[in-house]
Amino acid sequence: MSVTNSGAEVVGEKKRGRLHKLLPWKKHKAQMKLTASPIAFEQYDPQTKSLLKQNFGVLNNLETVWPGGICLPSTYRDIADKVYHLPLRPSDVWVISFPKTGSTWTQELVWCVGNDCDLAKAKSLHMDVKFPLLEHWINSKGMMTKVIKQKGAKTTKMFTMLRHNPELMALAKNDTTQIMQQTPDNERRFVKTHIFFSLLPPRILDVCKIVYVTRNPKDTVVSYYHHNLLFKGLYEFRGDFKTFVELFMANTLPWCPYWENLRQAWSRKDHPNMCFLVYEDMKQDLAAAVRKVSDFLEKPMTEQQVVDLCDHLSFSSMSKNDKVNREVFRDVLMHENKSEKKFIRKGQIGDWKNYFDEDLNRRFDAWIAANSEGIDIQFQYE
Ligand code: PPS
Repeated sequence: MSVTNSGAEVVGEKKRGRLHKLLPWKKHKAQMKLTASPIAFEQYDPQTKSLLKQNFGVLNNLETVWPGGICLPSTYRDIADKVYHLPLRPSDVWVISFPKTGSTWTQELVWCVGNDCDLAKAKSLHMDVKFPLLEHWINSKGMMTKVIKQKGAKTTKMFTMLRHNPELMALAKNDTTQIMQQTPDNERRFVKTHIFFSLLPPRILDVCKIVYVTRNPKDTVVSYYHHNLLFKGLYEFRGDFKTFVELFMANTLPWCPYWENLRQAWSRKDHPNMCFLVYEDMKQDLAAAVRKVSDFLEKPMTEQQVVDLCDHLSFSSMSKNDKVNREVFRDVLMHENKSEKKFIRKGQIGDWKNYFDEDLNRRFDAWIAANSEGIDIQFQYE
């Protein structure tokens, strides 16, 4: 096992030369300063690495990041400290979730409520611009930055796409913490993340408003499987569904473990700055979720605004909305155009039944029972 501390890795690089010249006690003091953040990285064991290699076209060097034990590409090292020490503002609004649990749906809801239901403005701004992913860098460094820097980059599809969508260029070049810090003080910042609370700024809940969303793990893993089939250049899953579920249950896939993400949020659910949503509840009564967020953000809405916003947030409307459905990335990031292969794909409760056989379902149920103790959510599965 090799565990390295991010403070030492990232901040210490420049100072390493100087350390040799310090007396022992001074050296200790300097090291204390360098290791101010508690974040540490652990390499995957060789068997897991080889299993992933067999099943993914692009590995992105996954590692486990502590505290919390989230699996992330090693590019997270570049931003781990910046995230942990991110200067917060009381007006900040975060959407936190495990991937594929309805994050984008919740983001659009939260952004619209937070912006006085200005639906015209919502439709004019790309989601990644109005509500960026905090850890976007971990993917963009490996992909967009590489493409932008390569020889003849200007003739690539990626460059053409960015030329047509110049607002996405900043995102392709910078990490989100930089972009957030450049946001004028009088502008409310909206940010999404799948990173665990234990790696976020410790005072986040005291300072910012957080909307957390979760979804039953069976539909989540099906949606995540499709996500990994859809996108090029990230992980490129090549195995079958059963193998994907095994890797999910073994907590080896990016942003896993699902339960630790949920557990950390669940333990904070009663904090006044936390609003806890469940995907299946949103499916059943979207207007109730809208009202809950409106109360939470102290943004009163008329009944007509609730109706209009629910219409804007409906599956059919969101799947046609180019600012949220990621079709802008179709030519550059997505595999061939098959009907199932869409970011906003089915949006159903119970799609898992089309994928799980009896044996897998039994094992998955056992995995749920073994991991969900203390998390008092009765998920709907159909
Ligand atoms: S991501 O990649 O983590 O940001 O994905 P995320 O947005 O969390 O989840 C994607 C799934 O949410 C579904 N979705 C919706 N369901 C119902 N109504 C609306 N409006 C809606 N918008 C997005 C989306 O279709 C993904 O689920 P699946 O099951 O794959 O269809």
